[in-house]
Amino acid sequence: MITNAKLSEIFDEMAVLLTFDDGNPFRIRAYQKAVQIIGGLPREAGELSGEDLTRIEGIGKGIASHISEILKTGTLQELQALRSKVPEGLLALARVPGMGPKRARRLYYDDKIHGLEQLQKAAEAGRLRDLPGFGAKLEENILKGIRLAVKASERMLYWEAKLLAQKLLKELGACPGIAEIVPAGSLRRGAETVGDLDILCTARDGARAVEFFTRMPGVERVLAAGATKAAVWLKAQIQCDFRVVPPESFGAALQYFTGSKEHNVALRELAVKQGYSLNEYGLFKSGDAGHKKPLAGRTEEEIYSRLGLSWIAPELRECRGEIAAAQRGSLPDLVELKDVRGDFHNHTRYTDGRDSLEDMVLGARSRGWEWTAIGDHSQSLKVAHGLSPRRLQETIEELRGLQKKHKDIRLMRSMEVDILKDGALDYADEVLASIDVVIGSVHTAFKLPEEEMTRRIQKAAANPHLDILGHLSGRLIGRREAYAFDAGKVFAQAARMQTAVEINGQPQRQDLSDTAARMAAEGGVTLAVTTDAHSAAQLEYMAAAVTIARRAGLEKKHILNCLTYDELKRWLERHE
Ligand code: DGT
Ligand code: CA
Ligand code: CA
Ligand code: ZN
Repeated sequence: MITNAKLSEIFDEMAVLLTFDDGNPFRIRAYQKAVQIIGGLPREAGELSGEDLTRIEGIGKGIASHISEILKTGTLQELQALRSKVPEGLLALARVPGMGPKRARRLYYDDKIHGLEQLQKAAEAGRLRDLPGFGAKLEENILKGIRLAVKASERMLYWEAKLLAQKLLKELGACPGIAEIVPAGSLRRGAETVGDLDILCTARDGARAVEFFTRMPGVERVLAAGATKAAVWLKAQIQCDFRVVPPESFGAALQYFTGSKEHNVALRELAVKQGYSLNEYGLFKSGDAGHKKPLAGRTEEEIYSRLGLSWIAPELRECRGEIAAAQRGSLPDLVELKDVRGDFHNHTRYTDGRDSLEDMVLGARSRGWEWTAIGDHSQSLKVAHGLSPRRLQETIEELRGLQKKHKDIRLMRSMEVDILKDGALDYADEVLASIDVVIGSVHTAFKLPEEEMTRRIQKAAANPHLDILGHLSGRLIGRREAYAFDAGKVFAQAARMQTAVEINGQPQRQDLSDTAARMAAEGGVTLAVTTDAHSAAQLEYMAAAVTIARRAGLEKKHILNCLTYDELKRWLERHE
C-alpha cells in the first residue's frame, strides 16, 4: 500500500528536484501545497477514487492524476527522469532543514560535500560556520536537523502506524482459518512513535496464515518466514512481525508481545518470586520444566490475576509503577474516548482549516458529542490568515445562527490566540471576553532562552481570559525540537490560575507528552484533550489525544472535556 507519507515524500522530492532543474515556480508551489494537503488528510488517499481526489480542496487535476499514477505504479515517471538529472547527494543536502537549494549546491559542487555523512562531519568539525551565507547558528541547526531526520526515518508516528495496521488487519481478516488478529507491541501501548508493527493471530493452519501474510499486496520484501512466524518489510517502509499462536496461549503471547520489555521483565520477576515461570506460552509452576501444564495463558486477565494483579491497560505498561499499583488495587480508572463530550481546538477554512464552520458542527455532531467549541487562528498569525477582531465577530454571529439550526449540540466559539513574544495575548481583553474558549499558543520566537520563554508563557497564563494553554513545547516529532521552558513553573502557574493545559492529538504534535501530562495532573492542573483538526474528518484525532491521556494515567476527573455543558459553562466563568 502507498501511504500518505509516501505520497508526501514523492511530491516533496518533486518540489526539491524542480528547484534544481530551474523548474517553474508555480509547479514547485503546487507540489509543496500537495505535500501540505496530503499531510492533513485523515484517511489514506489510496482509499479514495480518482474523482474523490480532485474533490479535495487544493488538489487539482494534475496532482490528482499524479496520485493515481503513484498508487498504480508506486512511483512517477517524471520523478525518475528528474532524479537522473540531479545527484542523490545534492538532494539529501537540500533536504536538511534550514539549508535550501542554494547553499546545498555550493556545498556539493564547491566544497565537495557529497552526502549527509560528510555534511555531519564537516558541521561537527566546525567547517561550515565560516562559509559565506552559513554561520555558527546555522551550523548548529544543520547538525540538529540531520540528527532529527535520522531519528524520524527510523520510527513511524503513532497515528500513521495505527491506520496502516488497521488496513493490514482488514486484509488479513480475509485469510481463511484466522480467528483472532490483534496488533501488539508499541502500537497497542499507544506509544507516540512505533519502531515496527507486531501482529498476532490465532489460526488453525499456521503455515497457511504465514503464507497469506507474506503475500499481501503491502509487502515489499519477506525478511523471514517459518511455520508460525514471519517478518516482512512493508512498502510503507516499516517492518512488520507476524506470529501465529494456539488459542490456549493467545493471552500469554499477547501479553509478551505487547511489552514493554521493561514491564515484561518486572512481571517475570514477580512471577519467579511467587514460584512461577512466565513466557509467551503461558504461566507455569517453576517445577514444570517442560511447560506441560499452563496455569494461565488463554487470556491476559488470567495471567495478571494468577499473579495477584488486576489487568493492566496496555497504555500503562511502561514500568512506571503500574505493577505496584495493580498489586495495591489502585490502578487509575482510565478516561475513554466515549467519556469525551466535545473538542476545544480546531480550525475552519476561515483560517488554515479545510472545512466550513457548519462542516465542523456536523463533524462534531456525527461523533455524538454533547457540545463543541470551534476554533481558528488569531490576527497576528498571517501565514494562517488569522482573523481580525471584526472578522472574528462575524464568525461568532455565524455560529449563533448555526446554533439555531442545530439544536442537538451546544456550540461555542474558541480561538487559538497567539502568545506574543512578550507574553501578551494577540487580542485586547474586550475581544478575548467575547470568545467562549480562549486557547493560548506559541507559534513564533521559538528560540527564546528558557527563562524568557517560561516568563512569556506564565504571563499569558496570568491573563484570566486564557482558558487553555495550547501544545506546550511546540515540538513537531521528527521535524522540530521542543522549545526550552520550565514545565514545573508553567504548570504551577496554570494550577494557580486554573488554566487548563492541552493534550494535542495531531499526529506530529502529541504535545503534551504522556510524562509531561502526568506531571501536570500531579501538580493539580486540569488537562484538555483536543484534535487541533484542520478538517472535519480530523476530529478523529481525539482518539490519539485520549490515548496520550491514558498513557499519563488520567481519569475522567482530570479532563475538562468530560464535563457536561452546564459544568463546562460554570468552569469557563470561574474568574467572574
Ligand atoms: P518498537 O517496535 O521499538 O516501537 O517497540 P516494541 O515495544 O513494539 O518492541 P519490539 O517490536 O522490539 O518487541 C515487541 C514486544 O516483544 C516488546 O514490547 C516486548 C517483547 N520483547 C521483545 N524483546 C524482548 C526481550 O528481550 N525480553 C522481553 N521480556 N520481552 C521482549
Ligand atoms: Ca514493535
Ligand atoms: Ca517487533
Ligand atoms: Zn497551534
